[in-house]
Order: sequence, then C-alpha cells, then structure tokens
Amino acid sequence: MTTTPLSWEELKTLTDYQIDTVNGPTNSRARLRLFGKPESDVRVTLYRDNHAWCPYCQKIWLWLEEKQIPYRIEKVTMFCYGEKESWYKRKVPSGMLPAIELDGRIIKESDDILIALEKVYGRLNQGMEERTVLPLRQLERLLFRAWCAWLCYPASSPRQEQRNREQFTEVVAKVEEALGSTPGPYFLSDFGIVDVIFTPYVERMNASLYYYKGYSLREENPRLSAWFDAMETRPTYRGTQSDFHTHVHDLPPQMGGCWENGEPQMLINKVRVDNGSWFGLPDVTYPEPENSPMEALQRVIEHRINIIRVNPLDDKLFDQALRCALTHMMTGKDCVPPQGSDIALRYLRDRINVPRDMSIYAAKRLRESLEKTAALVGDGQPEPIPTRHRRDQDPSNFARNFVKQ
Ligand SMILES: N[C@@H](CCC(=O)N[C@@H](CS)C(=O)NCC(=O)O)C(=O)O
Repeated sequence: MTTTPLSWEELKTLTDYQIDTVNGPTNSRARLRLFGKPESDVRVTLYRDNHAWCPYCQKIWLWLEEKQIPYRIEKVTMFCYGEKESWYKRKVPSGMLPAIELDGRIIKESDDILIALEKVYGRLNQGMEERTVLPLRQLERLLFRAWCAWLCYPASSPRQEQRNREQFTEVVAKVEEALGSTPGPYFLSDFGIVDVIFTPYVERMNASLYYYKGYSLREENPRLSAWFDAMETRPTYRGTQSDFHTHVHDLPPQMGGCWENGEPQMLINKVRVDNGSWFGLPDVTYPEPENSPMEALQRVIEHRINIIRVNPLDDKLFDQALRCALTHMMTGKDCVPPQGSDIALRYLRDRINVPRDMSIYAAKRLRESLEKTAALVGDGQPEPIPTRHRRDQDPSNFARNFVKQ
C-alpha cells in the first residue's frame, strides 16, 4: 500500500519523544549533567568531541555518568572533521581530547584524568592503580595493539593476514580467561573501572573486525558476549553506545586506514552494515525500545533545516523525499519519493551518527526507512564515504546560521 508524504506539521503530531538531558538518562546532547544535584555542585568540565565518538572521551564520559558526578560538557571539533576551535587550542595547545577542567585546573590524558577524578570523588568500585586493576589495564593495551596490527596495516600475504588474526585471537583468549576468573560477567567481581577502560576499544573492535575482517568478536567469544550483554543492561553504557555503521566509517581517518581482507564472510558483513538490514547485527542485543521511531523522528524534525541544506539534492525535492521516508517510518506504508532522490536519501542514511544524533535503535529505524524509500525509485549509491577525513560531517555545517554555497 502506498501513501503520500505527511507534512512536517502532521509528522510533528506523531512524536512526543523528549528526555531530560540534564537529569535524565545518559545522552550525547547534554551540556550539563546534574543527576538531581544543584548546579553549584559542578566542579568538572569535560571537553570532548562533537561527534561523541572519541574512545578516550567515552572512558571519562562513562566514569562520570556511573559515579553521577555533576559536570559540564564542552564540545570540540576533531581534526579530521573540521577546524579545531581556537578557544580550545588556547587551553590545550595540542588540541587533543579528552581534557577536563577540575576546580579550574586543566588535566589531559584519559588515564591521568581518571586518577585525578578518583582523588576527588573516590574509586568506581576499583581504583586505577590497584593491584587487581593494573594487569587488566595492560591486557587492554595488549589487545589494542594486536587489533591495530591486524586492522590498520595491509597484510603482505594471506599468511601474514592469518598470523595477524591469530595474534589478535590469542590476546582475545587471555581476555576470555580474565573474564572467566570471576563468577559474574564483568572483569572483576563487580562492575567497575576495568569495564570502563575496556569498553571504548572493545566496542570499536567488534564493529571494525566484523566489517573489515569478517570476524565477529561478540559472537565468537562467549564471555565477551556475556560482558557486552551485561554492559547493555546499564543505561550509562546505552547512552554512549555506537553502532557498526558509525564506527566502521569513523575509524579509517582516525586510525590512518582500515584494511579489508576480502574474505567471503567479510564481503557479506560489509554489504549488511552498509546497505542493511541493520536489525539483528551484533552491535546490540537488548530489545528495541518501543519509542525508537519517535526518537528518530523527533531528532530529524529538530535538525531538518540543516539536514536538508547539506544534502546534495535540491532542497525542495529532498524535503519531500525525506518526509516520504519519515512517513514510511511512522506508518509502515510505502511513500514514493521524487524520481532521482534515491542517492540523496542514501546520502543521509550514511551520515546518521550514533550516539551523536540518536540512539542505536532509532538510527536503525531511520536507516531502514531511508533505504526502503530510496529503493522505490532507484538503486543509485552516493559517492563513497571519505576515508582520509570526515569533513562531510563538519559540525560547522550544522551551526544555526549555515548557508548553502
Ligand atoms: N593518550 C591520550 C590519547 C587521546 C587521543 O588520541 N585523542 C584523539 C581522539 S580519540 C584526539 O584528540 N585527536 C585529535 C583530534 O582528532 O582532533 C588519552 O588517553 O587521552
């Protein structure tokens, strides 16, 4: 059954999604987090990337959220997305993220930040420099290096590729052993600092190895699988969690390249992450919240002017095409967009960023409807997503006064 596109006014009536960014669940939009405490309690400002993507920032973000420390957030542009803000370079000349300002003192380097925060606010169940924690911190770095060696350098031969894979899976076996040494799903007997330290890169490994190597970290390792499941029970983690599509296209410029191995499973996984269906991918396993389409709709409505302006298609045509996709998302009915809008709809499909724009299931809903609607008029694909930079995602294009050239 087909239908005509709803107007923006009609679409607005279909969503009442809203969250309290200050006192509600962990979210990427907040500029202030209070957890029900007075603003006068704020002693910390977290400087982190606009894209809510930087892994070292995620570590600090999760820690502050778990401890419910009142803090402010200042967002900074990462080099590969656009121009670094000069006010930030005056504070932190290298421009590196994350940094915090604690009682007026700037602290850099994520581990030093955690140690400084612990001194003021106490440990997150375990301390950074405890005897049980230190070897696990080293294991995390070992895993990181084995991942980089496999993903970020071209293998000179299939044998080399196999060796890199084995070196990585040998370290994964050690991680499985560490996880198995306590009865619960976390690294130590309770959730704590070690889980926070592993989270950012294990999440990025899960995404990138699935896509570039055909290896499913989460599905092939039972204890890591149980660990991911346990992490997903935590609203703090859910609020910072990204999806496969976002990670695999954000990683190459940051890592200096990610290398596909061309194996059959890799080729299958790549098509799935790029073209869908995005449901059922091992980037999330908790059940979808009922309001995920409403969240996606609310976020698009809020940013529709800039979303339409940055899109390569004529504004009026894209406005209509976008409303068709949203109509499909909210009603389940096909809505045929203007001829020639297939590439433009897929351009947006490829630029939904999780969790910056919306949560993981909301993004899946929106990608799904953009793709289904595009497929009604064609199979054209936009230019490939750049791999050396992500200036196509320059946050300045989303500043209020942006004007299309
Ligand atoms: N050792 C540092 C590493 C921080 C780091 O590599 N940050 C990257 C982002 S993930 C960065 O700020 N790069 C500069 C940029 O992209 O603008 C830490 O642990 O904080």
